[in-house]
Amino acid sequence: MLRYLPVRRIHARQILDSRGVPTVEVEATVGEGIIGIEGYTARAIVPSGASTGRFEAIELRDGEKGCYLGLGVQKAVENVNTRLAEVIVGENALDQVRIDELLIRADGTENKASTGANAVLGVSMAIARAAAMALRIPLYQYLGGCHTKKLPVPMMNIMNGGKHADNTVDLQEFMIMPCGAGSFEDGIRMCVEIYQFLKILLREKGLSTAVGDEGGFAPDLKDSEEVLRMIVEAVEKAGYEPGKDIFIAIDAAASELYDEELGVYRFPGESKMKDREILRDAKEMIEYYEKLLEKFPLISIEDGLQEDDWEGWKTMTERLGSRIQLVGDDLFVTNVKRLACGIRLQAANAILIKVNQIGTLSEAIDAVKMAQQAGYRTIISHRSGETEDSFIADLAVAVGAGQIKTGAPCRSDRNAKYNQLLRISEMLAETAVYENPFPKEKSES
Ligand code: 2PG
Ligand code: MG
Repeated sequence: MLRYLPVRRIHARQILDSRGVPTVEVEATVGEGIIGIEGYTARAIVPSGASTGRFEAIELRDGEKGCYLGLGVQKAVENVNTRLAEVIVGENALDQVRIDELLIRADGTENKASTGANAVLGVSMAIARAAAMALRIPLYQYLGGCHTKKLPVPMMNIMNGGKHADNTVDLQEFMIMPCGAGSFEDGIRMCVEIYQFLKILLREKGLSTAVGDEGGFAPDLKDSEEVLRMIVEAVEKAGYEPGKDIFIAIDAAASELYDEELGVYRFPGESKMKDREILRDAKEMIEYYEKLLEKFPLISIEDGLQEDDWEGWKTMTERLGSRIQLVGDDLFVTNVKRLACGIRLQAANAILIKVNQIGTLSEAIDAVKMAQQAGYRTIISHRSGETEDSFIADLAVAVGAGQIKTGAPCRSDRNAKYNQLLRISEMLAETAVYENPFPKEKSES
């Protein structure tokens, strides 16, 4: 049995993400020189957010004026090639937990500000992938074990707004979830058909079919209700029943709307379209969601309130938590300390997991486990700045997350994940499990 698989080489370089912004790619070579085992080299690429939470691990940027607008990552690359490589080369690639602990220690700060979370994460992911290659098993199976079989229900972001687009839609993401599909493949097909019908609908109404950062359409619309009406129409045009086959999820990304001085949420797009200033306080935000919930087949709201408002989150969960999923993204930042606080207060009932919010695979998996033990649902998520790396698809299956959020079925950086899940689904064949994450809510509706 193979128990020791040494890391032989770690090498990072600067490449580009889906927005044309530099990011870190890490190559890890393992096993070379062990008798009977050839060397395996695997790559991993680090994603990057736009609506980043204030409590996320730090992404190191060069800040060099006149070079990639200061967004270069050469310092993070250098940190991988020197400080991190020094401690990791020679270590056992099969011991991911120790590898991640060594990385955390080498950085030495609470939020990975010293070497950069983008440096640390690249190493963490590349080593896991190289280890799986050397063992000749798929990544999802290496990370999840032999009992891994659950495919996630997609949360497909088909209308973009907020920081991810230059339109008048204030809430960041409007997603469809094929909860009533019989399999992952069916779910993907249903979403793609709806996406295409939405495009036809927009074109018919003379609206823009240009897309935002995550591949969803980004037309100028009056308010959230208009977006939701359009989505429901597209669902029906595609031949599906809203609230049975398809549910809708929103990411409000409320921290981005929050005006700290005034203590209210600003809706600049809606204000422009209606020619009067639209502001909502926390109480009004909750009432606003309640209203949307009555009118539309909404099943999930992410970051409905800003990242510091624990009290507001508690109230929102009391009011809406039994009816829908309330997801903490900026609130929890994949951090077990913040999640433990949320569980204690009963704030939110689900967590968004983004590996680069915390910086290592082991820490992200710890957050998933803590959430699952507490009965919180889990959603593995991409960032708005993505790449061809499909690591999170394998991760979603490995941890049995149940849901994945990875954009529209448009643009290769998003489809890379869906395509990998289609491959995994084929590998799992008849053992694959695809489940509606909201059976109770569904039967009540
Ligand atoms: C989010 C993400 C991904 P960003 O808010 O959930 O959709 O956006 O990566 O810009 O933080
Ligand atoms: Mg979010």
